[in-house]
Amino acid sequence: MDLIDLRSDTVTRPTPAMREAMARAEVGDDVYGEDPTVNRLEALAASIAGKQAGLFVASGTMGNLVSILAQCQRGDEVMVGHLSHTFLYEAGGSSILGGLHSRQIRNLPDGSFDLDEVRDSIRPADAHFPISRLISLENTHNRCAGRSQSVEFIERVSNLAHERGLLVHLDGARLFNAAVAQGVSAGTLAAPVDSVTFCLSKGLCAPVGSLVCGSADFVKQAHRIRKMVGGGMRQAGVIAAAGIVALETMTTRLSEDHARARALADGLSRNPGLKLETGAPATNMVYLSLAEDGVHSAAQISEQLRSLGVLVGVVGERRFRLVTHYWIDDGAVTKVIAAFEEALIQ
Ligand code: TLP
Repeated sequence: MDLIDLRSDTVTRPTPAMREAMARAEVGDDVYGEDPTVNRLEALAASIAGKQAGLFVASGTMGNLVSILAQCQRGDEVMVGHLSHTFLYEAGGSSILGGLHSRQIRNLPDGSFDLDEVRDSIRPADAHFPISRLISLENTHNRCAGRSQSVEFIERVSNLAHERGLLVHLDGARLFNAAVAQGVSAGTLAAPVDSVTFCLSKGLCAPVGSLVCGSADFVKQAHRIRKMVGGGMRQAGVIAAAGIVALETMTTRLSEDHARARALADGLSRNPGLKLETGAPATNMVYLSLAEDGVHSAAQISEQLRSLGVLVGVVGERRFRLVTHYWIDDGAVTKVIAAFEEALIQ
């Protein structure tokens, strides 16, 4: 049985066009800067992000880590959303490897911050305090139901940060989902920030890799840190080739995933055993919970669904995350709605 896998868009396999590009990729030793395919991908990424330079890294986690470490000194404070991926899911890397202090800013339900809270959290110059150095944003916001952050919000945070001498990093793991959802370019969303990461290996279907973009000086420092954390990847052109296909051909189609997430949410919201959390999905994520009077846990329902050929993310005792992507078609959406109905009456 072919499984319908909605656990994440990270489960996407490369497309036939990517496999072909990978087989034909010209390669060299990227640690010497001699892999022509990596160089091409980095230049393409920089131009899309509207930044001076780009750097190919192994993952979104590595991209956030090198971006933050490149811009902070040990003992500095980094402001992160309390529901951000960087804070919750990156094994505390910036603290462990960078000696950085992290300050949580409350994410509002749409993933944004209250600007007054940000302003009040910037430390005055006083020997009691760590030095506030950087604010990290996330777009789309994973734990805030895949909501996209507006250009206005990113500009307002960045203006405040820059006025107070802080830098801004944007975890744009799903930046193209945010861009497509708002009908703006990825470059427009990244313009106000100092550094941005985006992933090739999520909705864009490439097998591996993320890009870090920013000024030439920043990328030089990020390159040194990438080496330090073991991210110098040699003949990485084989995977960069898939990344070029991803950036050239896979970004605008993300609107199809968003439409399917809405159709999925619409169908599931008709099931009295389920409660959709945040209204219609903004991008490719559907967060939902089991209705209060049910006896099953999300883990039990997920096992039932698995036996029906459907994989979902369990993100709480009674809570699921379903993510649509390239390999989920309209037929799969219909099957998932039916599978939930069956699982919930068992
Ligand atoms: N997110 C994964 C899990 O780690 C939760 C997922 O399935 O969504 N930033 C954001 C906003 C992310 O959602 C992720 C991955 C990352 C960074 C890290 O990317 P990778 O997995 O490439 O290190």
